[in-house]
Amino acid sequence: MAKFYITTAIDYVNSLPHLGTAYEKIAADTIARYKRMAGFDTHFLMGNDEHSINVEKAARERGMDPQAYCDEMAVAFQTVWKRLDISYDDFIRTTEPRHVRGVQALFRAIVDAGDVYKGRYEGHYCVGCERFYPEKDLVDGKCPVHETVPQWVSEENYFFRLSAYGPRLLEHIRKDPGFIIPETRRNEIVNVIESGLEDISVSRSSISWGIPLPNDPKQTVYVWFDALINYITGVGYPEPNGDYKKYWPADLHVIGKDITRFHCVIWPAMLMSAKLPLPRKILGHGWVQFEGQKLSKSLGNIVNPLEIADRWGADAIRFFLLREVPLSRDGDFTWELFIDRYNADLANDWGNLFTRTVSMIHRYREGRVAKAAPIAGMDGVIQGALRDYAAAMESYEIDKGIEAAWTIVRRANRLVEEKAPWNLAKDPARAGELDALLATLAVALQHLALLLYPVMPMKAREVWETLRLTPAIEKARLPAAGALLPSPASPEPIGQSKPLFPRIER
Ligand code: ME8
Repeated sequence: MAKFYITTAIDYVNSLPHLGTAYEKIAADTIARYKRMAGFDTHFLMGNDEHSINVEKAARERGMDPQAYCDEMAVAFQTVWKRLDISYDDFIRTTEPRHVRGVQALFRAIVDAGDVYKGRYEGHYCVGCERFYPEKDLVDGKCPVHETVPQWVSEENYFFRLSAYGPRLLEHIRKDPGFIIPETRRNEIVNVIESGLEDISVSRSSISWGIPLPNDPKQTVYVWFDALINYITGVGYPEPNGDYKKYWPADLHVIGKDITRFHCVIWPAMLMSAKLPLPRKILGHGWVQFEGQKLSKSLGNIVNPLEIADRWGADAIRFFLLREVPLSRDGDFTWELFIDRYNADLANDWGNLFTRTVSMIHRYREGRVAKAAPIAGMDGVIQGALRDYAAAMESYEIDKGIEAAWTIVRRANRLVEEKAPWNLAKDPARAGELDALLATLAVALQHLALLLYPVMPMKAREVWETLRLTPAIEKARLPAAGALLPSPASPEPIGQSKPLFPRIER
């Protein structure tokens, strides 16, 4: 069975997840669920990035030991991810022994390759970004991302010979342009490399909250050098067999656009140095904003995804983000937009199709779905939707995948209006037509549940179970190209109709 290994960024634990960090995990989860449905042996890794100055500071501010604080945050993060139905297979924390061991092994491999040397570093360090900034990249003396004055750091530490890898990186991207998507991110990275790479400092002598260097335990590994390695320690590196052999290289790293340089320049150079295979693809997604502004604690506009999930269900926020914010662009969350989309697409379109179909099957046919030939044209609509959906999902255009599914929703709702089942039901001579219509709507709902399962797992499962479909939806697979799922005809009564998405009254 073909494998698919997908990862997200591992989050700093100095604060809880917000709508932006949740968006990334929801998108990756949808891709992972889609890949499982497409028959891949899928491995989905997430985790927490714990060795950061900010994390240590957050712990001290609470009067806590950093490790105890990280332990608490690991529970808090995973509680949020479970609540949002994120189906990760493994969750790595950078303080775990399996990670520490792997970081030291990779560091040693890079030392052995002759790519690490000792030197004095002096520069501007932004703690928010956990990176050094050259003078020319500061804006009015401040970090361009955090708009704060960076620290001046001067210390003896170890450098990684990043400058040696520019030509090989460019060659790799030239040969495989799909290595970095979308294209805008690839162009940014090519510019960065072409304008010349400098060696980077990869250890800190003044920071003790980190992984000791194997060759000089008085120093700790620079937090980014440490964090990036999670993608291989998460599958067992340095153990060469087992999951590492099975899953590495990763098929997709899903990360935000602010950290593409780390993933598309430093990470592949580290792997090249250690003579390990590079990941197949890096997707640098855009930004979720709130009412046109950056989500930020100082602006006080951090939207808690759980607040939305608790009021309207995790699927509602999953759907909104994936429908409204394509992975290749920035997008906006506003309450107005959220409520409009929810009412129009979920309550009216899909929700209404479900409740009226199920209630008609009960009203007219005692809950049984007849084995009738579907109405002409609907098979073609569903086959077209399946094809467009798979093409979109394969290129990680989830919004277009949703759009493909919606062609079924729209066609099915139109069919109800056109065929007016309330009239068919009055005329016994037209019983066959009514059977065909109800069977067609059941087929539409069945396929919709499957296609929307990666996006809205909970509601799709509810539809699937109401129709008494087997096997369980998480075990269901996409039909082969040109084919449809087996008939949903049911000699036993199906479940009762209840609103999938109750309307939100303003
Ligand atoms: O950067 N919209 O962690 P992090 C979309 N620990 N994505 C957003 C976002 C927003 N408003 N805000 C943040 C780190 N993100 C490092 C990663 S990986 C080896 C180490 C994304 O907690 C961000 O781009 O600051 C990143 O991909 C992820 O959330 C975690 O951000």
